[in-house]
Amino acid sequence: MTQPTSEPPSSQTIERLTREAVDELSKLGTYEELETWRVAYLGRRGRLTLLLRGLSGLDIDERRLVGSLANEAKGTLEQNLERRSAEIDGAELATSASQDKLDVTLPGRTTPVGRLHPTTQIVREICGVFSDLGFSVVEGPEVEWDHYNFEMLNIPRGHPARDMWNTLWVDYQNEAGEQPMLLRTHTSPMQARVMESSRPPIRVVVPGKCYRYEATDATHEWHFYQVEGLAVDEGITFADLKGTLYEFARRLFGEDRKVRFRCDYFPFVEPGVDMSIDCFACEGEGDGCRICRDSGWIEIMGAGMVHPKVLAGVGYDPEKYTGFAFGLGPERIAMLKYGIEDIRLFYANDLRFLRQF
Ligand code: FA5
Repeated sequence: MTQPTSEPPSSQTIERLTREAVDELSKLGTYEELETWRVAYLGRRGRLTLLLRGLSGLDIDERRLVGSLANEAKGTLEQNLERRSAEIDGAELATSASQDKLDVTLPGRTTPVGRLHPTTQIVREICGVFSDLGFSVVEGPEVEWDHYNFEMLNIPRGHPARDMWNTLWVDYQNEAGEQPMLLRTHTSPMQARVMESSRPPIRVVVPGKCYRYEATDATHEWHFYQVEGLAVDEGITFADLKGTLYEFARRLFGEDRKVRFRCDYFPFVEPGVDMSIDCFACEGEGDGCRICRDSGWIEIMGAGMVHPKVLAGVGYDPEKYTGFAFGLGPERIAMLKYGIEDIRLFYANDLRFLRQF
């Protein structure tokens, strides 16, 4: 590149300088070279700039003529610079397209869109049905006190029912040397917590995660969800329990569903029942049906009238208030509804399974 010199300004020097500059420019191939060229001709100490500064030494007529030529030359250089820059742009794009095999017409990469986990979907569906029936949704702690998980539910220490709910204990000892904290085995502890913190009428459902120390198989996980339900008021009877749960089953599984209640034992309800629906796969026929294992019925939850001892434990008068409670497993409900054969699929994080919902 030609070094800046102070040439005397004349129409010839301007013409020569313009020619040289345009000629040099046409040979440049990168943005760095263009910038050096710009500084050399048009920069603060560039050749054309210095030449313009020398105009003051000319007489007035000459200054007018040469000045106008110099300004024209400046415009020419600037236009040429712009054109060359655009040419380099195009050349770079063409080179990268041929070298990188870039196909600018290809559609862009799509961002994968997530979805709700099937458990979340079914929990929302279940809670939605109960919301329509006038229940509020509340949640409670997964790390729970023995006091709420067992004691307040009429399951004192040494009670054989504790064996049904073997769980994972938190490694923490109180002053009495007991381990009072555990991962809750069911959502039922929220019965006592809700009753302690509010007054009847109570109508709540409690979705949440539970944990049990157990070997897993196709229908048992060591962590799973439950949805608890509790209604307490004056004059609530077993007919309310039946009516509510019957309506729930019909809304979730279809208008034609029949329900069956059989006696079952849970220390915190009296009487206790398990509720089944007639099998929607074989319409209750049973014969050779894999879903209901030939029985025609599918068990979907435990339920019962809140035990008077539980009511008294939270300071309610069992002579005045009665209530019903129920607890169901949403994964098992989803398994029935969608024909899923193994509960372990829910938490194996296999997208081939999860994407189906
Ligand atoms: C209970 O946990 C009681 N708390 C339910 C209850 C509430 C009864 C209120 C009466 C009144 P159970 O252990 O049967 O009961 O569990 C209830 C539901 O949780 C089962 O029907 C099942 O759907 C689900 N469940 C229990 N254990 C597992 C497990 N290991 N894996 C997956 N789901 C489970």
